[in-house]
Amino acid sequence: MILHYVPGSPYARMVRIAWRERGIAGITEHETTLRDPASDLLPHNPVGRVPTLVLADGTALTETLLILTHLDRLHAGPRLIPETPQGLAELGQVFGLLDGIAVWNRELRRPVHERSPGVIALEETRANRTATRLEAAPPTHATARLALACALGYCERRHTAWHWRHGRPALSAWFDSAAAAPLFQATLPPISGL
Ligand SMILES: N[C@@H](CCC(=O)N[C@@H](CS)C(=O)NCC(=O)O)C(=O)O
Repeated sequence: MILHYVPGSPYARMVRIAWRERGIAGITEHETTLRDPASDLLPHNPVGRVPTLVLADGTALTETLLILTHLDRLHAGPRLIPETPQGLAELGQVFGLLDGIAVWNRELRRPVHERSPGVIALEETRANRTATRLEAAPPTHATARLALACALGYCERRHTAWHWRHGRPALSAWFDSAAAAPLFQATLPPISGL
């Protein structure tokens, strides 16, 4: 199996950490390019997003949660996909946070005159509302915690427009502790300047 990724992607980072943590054999990683008509990802996955996991028979899995679902067939450890409503709720909340941040970040990457202040305001409000909930109640499921660490890790280095730490000492301390893990340190995204 080949896991296509880019180092800046928080979604791909989750999968990169998850397969290592579960000790799944037979995965190699390939750094690809995005938004590039010559990307070597496109012949496998016309959607052109990472993470993409290409199986031995050529089947290309796209979407982080679907890849984690498949990885759960390959190990005997704790399930990556939560088995309780509480766990699913936690994971969904963090993905909602990250999806909103991705929309916000994409907006900031446009030329200034093409940005939508309305979209930026909506996503900033969504992110703050969700982070304030997480400050009071951090996730307990391991995959929701991994997803949150990757989401906040993205904000630390690639979406610094959001001052998520302000007024959130518990979430800040939680992240600092999660970020110290060796696999987290080994997959740090490059700083983007945004
Ligand atoms: N819903 C997808 C989101 C993945 C995603 O948006 N990945 C970004 C990198 S962080 C990507 O590949 N973007 C390429 C593009 O937008 O063309 C998932 O959960 O895997």
